[in-house]
Amino acid sequence: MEKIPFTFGLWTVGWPARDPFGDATRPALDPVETVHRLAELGATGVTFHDDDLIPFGSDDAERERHIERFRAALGETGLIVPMATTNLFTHPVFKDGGFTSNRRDVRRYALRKVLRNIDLAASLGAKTYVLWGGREGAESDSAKDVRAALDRYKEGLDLLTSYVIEKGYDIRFAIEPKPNEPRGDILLPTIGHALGFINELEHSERVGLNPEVGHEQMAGLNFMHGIAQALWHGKLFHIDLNGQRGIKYDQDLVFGHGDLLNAFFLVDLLEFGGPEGGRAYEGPRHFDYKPARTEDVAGVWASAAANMRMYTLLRERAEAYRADPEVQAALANARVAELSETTLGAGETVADLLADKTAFEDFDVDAAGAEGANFVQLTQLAIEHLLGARK
Ligand SMILES: [Mn+2]
Repeated sequence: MEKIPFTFGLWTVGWPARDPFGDATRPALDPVETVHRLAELGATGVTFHDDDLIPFGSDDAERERHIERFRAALGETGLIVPMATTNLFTHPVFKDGGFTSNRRDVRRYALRKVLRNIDLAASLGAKTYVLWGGREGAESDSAKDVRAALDRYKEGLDLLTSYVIEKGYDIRFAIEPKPNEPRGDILLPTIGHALGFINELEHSERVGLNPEVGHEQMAGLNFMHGIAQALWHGKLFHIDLNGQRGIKYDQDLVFGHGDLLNAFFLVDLLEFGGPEGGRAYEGPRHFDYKPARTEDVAGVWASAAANMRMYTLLRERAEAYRADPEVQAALANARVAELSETTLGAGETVADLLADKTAFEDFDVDAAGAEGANFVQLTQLAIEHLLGARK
């Protein structure tokens, strides 16, 4: 198998593990060291928020110095920057959001901050620009005119897409939905909400999704189903892999350390769910996780390696699952391929359907209703492959 394009955000391994209840448990990492360590571990790319690379408030000379050091590290290691994004959440100025703050001056400042980092992203060769609107939301329903906020969100996206088109940048935008945290309720909370919003945009072809495992699972949703729908719309522009255990705070666990079975079927979809059983997704397998606060720096790198190892193992298990004759028989028994047949025949009309007595008058609904669907065996076989009980 060829090398899988694994990528990590600077903010993931670089998280010093400060949480709402406790101080940092680890020192800050130098982005240059992170680039070298990720390359040694086998990653192919690195991603960043502007403020991960260039501390907020740096003057122009400092900014250039940070960028040049980073660029040199990329040159030394061969790591690429396939994606970049903007921090519109840490500084208190963004406490009510960036693109949808009630304050117009803050919205204008947010757009300037994004535009500046898009120029940097383009110069580093990034093809995807992620927008996670973590502060675009509210706690008090009467404090936020949601329809006006969506107007401003659209205005921001329309401006950014026009900008990259005008500049000739080969960049697409990817919205990252999340239901809550840090805001009580965040706008565009799920894959479905974001897909609906994208349809209203001026250059909707330039805007897709960056779904994150944990964010959909925080809303109680099936992540693999969400990804399948994003693929169906042609909108899976990027993906954030991590782990989450149920509806609670955003855990950002190692990939597979949450809902392992859903992670298995996700990898199966991404790697073998395309046409002819090939890949359905060609982009970076990007990890957006947080090394647990209990770990030291050695534990940080061990957890980074664990993400890649987990994905690789799941791909091996999915390949074996697909190749297992018993699984193939179970798939046939469950009529899975039959769903790909059109419900009406070629050239068949509604009139033909109405005239077809076998479709209704003579259809034995009781017999069809009594027949088992044979779905559970598919889950059992998947778990047996996951447990190494089948080869
Ligand atoms: Mn998360």
